[in-house]
Amino acid sequence: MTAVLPDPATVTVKAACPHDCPDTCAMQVTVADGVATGVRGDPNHPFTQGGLCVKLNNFVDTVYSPGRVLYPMRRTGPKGSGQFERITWEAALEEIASKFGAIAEEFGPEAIMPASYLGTQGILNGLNVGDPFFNRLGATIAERTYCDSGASTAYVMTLGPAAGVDPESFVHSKFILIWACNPISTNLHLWPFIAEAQRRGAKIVVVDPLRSRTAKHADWHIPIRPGTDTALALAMMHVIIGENLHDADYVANHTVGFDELAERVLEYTPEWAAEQTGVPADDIRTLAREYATTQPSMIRIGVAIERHAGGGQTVRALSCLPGLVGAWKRPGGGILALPLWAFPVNWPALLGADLLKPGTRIVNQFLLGRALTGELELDPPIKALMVYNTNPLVVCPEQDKLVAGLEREDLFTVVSEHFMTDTADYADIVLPATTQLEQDDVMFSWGHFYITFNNRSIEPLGEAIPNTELFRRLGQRMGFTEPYFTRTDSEMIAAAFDWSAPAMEGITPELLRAEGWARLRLPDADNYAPYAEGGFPTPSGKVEFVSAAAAMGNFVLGLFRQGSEEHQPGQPVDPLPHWIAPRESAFGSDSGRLNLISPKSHAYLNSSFADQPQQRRIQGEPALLIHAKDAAERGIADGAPVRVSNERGSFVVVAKVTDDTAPGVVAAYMGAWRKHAKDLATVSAVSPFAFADLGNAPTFSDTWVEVAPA
Ligand SMILES: Nc1nc2c(c(=O)[nH]1)N[C@H]1C(S)=C(S)[C@@H](COP(=O)(O)OP(=O)(O)OC[C@H]3O[C@@H](n4cnc5c(=O)[nH]c(N)nc54)[C@H](O)[C@@H]3O)O[C@H]1N2
Ligand SMILES: Nc1nc2c(c(=O)[nH]1)N[C@H]1C(S)=C(S)[C@@H](COP(=O)(O)OP(=O)(O)OC[C@H]3O[C@@H](n4cnc5c(=O)[nH]c(N)nc54)[C@H](O)[C@@H]3O)O[C@H]1N2
Ligand SMILES: [Mo]
Repeated sequence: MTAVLPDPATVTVKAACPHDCPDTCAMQVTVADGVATGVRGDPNHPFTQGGLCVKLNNFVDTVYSPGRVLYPMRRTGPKGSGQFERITWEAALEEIASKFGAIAEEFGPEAIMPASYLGTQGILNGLNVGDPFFNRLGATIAERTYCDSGASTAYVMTLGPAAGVDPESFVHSKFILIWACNPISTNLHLWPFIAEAQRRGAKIVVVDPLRSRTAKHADWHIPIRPGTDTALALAMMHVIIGENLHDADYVANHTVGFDELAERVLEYTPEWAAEQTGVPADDIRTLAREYATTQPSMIRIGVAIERHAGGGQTVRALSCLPGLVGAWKRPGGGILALPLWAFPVNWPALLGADLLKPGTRIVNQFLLGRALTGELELDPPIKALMVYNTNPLVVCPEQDKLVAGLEREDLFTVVSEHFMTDTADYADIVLPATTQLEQDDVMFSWGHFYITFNNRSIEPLGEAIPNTELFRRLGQRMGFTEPYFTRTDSEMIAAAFDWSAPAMEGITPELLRAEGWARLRLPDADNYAPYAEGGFPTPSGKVEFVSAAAAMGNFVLGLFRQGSEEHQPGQPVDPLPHWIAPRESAFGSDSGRLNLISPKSHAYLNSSFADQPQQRRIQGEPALLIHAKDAAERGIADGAPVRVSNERGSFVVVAKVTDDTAPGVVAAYMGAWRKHAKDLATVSAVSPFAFADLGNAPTFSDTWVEVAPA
């Protein structure tokens, strides 16, 4: 027998998971003879801790999947048929440039609209990669409030753009309140820190209509009616202040508006909140007392918290709680929302802010269906759509309208993709994009304090190109001469951060490339309590129970909408947290309807991976979770197909009869593809486009439906 020797051609490349997820894992890619053979989490990374997740473990299969789009293609069949022929890059660029040029000429450039998001979260290839191009063109600005825009507005109104707590400090928490968040599926690498706190005696409480994977590991699961969380948070404040459980010192020194808040929450009694939420009044009292008196206490909010009519006010109320009880005083206390504020990303340089023409029209991507069908009256109408880093047909509401819009023969649609998604099927031109293994990038995080570098590990497959290169080619083809359209990826990396910021001390592109990651220069988690002595980045420098920023009205942060400063609406918002009832609540109505929520799939990342065989096996067939009582009343058997419908549309999935959801609430995980569905529709067919109160957030958890055997 010959000894197995390490293959000298095998190398390990330091990379980063590209996905829109709080974990942003430091990844190591093994490459043999130019072929990627495996990925694993970096064992030395304090947050990744050597593990990836069920979505990424077989990432090389995804990269080398037979479904990859590898060449530019032109549509040959009817829109939506998915029939295409291969063309050259030259032909594709020529067609796009001439169509964009002609449309801009005839209708004005606002007739062209981009649609994009965080298909990759890389600073180079992600959120802003196309912005300089579309700004220079003068295209409609796409407002991208897919995720956390409402929560962020509310958080900033209360705490300012504060980095907040270090997730690693959760080990020091004595009471962890996980609210509308399912970390075991959606923030897996936070879980060990929570589990460690639990081992050390912390109580873990989950507030969620669904007994999620996370709720099953909690010490206490509080099933709440969807969209009623503000009532619970306000009643907690009622109890805390009424029973004198607040931290009088912290409140006096580091908050503003306590007297007004105290008066405001008088009306929000536990009995009143019990009516709204379905949570018994005594449980509300117990929760309030334990939260206030078990210090340091921590709140982890998920993005799902914002998805109802009053989602902004929910986050306003929740952001007030840690200040009220003085939780900020110790490591392990506070509220964790998006620590991305800690990263000195140089956004203006990335998005070409100087190219943006003031007054350019804005269209929110959740209204894409309406915008394309003309139901949203636009002058000029949208004549060209360019989609990259998003799969709107699966993730946007009013799916039927979007299909109708994308079917328009007079709409010119370009889609840059890895795979033939539902959206790509409707393209006139499909362009091949590289995956993370085929490109360089550098990552911020919205779930920890590390910058992660992604070194390219393999050559691009086929004729795929990074998004950066796509917009260089398009810009040059359109005759744009600004440096944005010639700068290299290395130059973009050099522009990506304010490298002289204190948090970046000693961190350089070279260091990142070599080490793979670096922690921002902040105190270590064991000593990280940045607001122990106040110092919030609000106008007052304090926690603002009465928010000064509310006077600005309902604003959308620049992260979600470029040129936000130009376009803020004026109507002031009530500066104190307050109750806004859900719009579509079946509770207490005789509608016969049920409340639908559409959380994240465990095995998919939004709609990514939902075409991969292994992930589909793990996720199982798309289903509707329904309580036995609701199922029996409708003659629905476990495993039988059901039609879920409302005035917006319908979809068919199998029923999963369970007591993981309470009577009155049904759940269908989002992400599965329309073309794999029983009836060419997914949960997005019934989702409303209506916004929440703040930040133009979606209201996916504020949706009622009829459910019947199909
Ligand atoms: N596996 C996996 N991980 C992901 C993603 C994915 O698609 N799959 N997506 C990534 C992205 S983009 C994001 S934004 C994050 C999101 O991460 P999370 O915020 O955790 O996302 P969700 O799973 O949508 O919702 C979390 C929980 O909130 C509950 N919920 C829904 N509505 C309400 C409500 O009104 N009140 C309360 N109290 N609870 C409610 C749901 O039942 C669910 O269990 O996850 C990221 N990570
Ligand atoms: N009902 C319901 N709807 C929701 C949600 C929900 O919980 N319920 N969640 C909302 C939230 S929080 C979010 S963040 C959005 C997510 O929605 P999206 O941001 O649209 O996420 P994905 O569905 O993963 O689509 C990303 C697409 O980008 C492609 N892509 C990845 N990398 C690249 C690249 O480098 N170049 C190019 N050109 N393409 C690339 C992927 O192949 C994929 O098809 O969905 C929102 N919609
Ligand atoms: Mo998201």
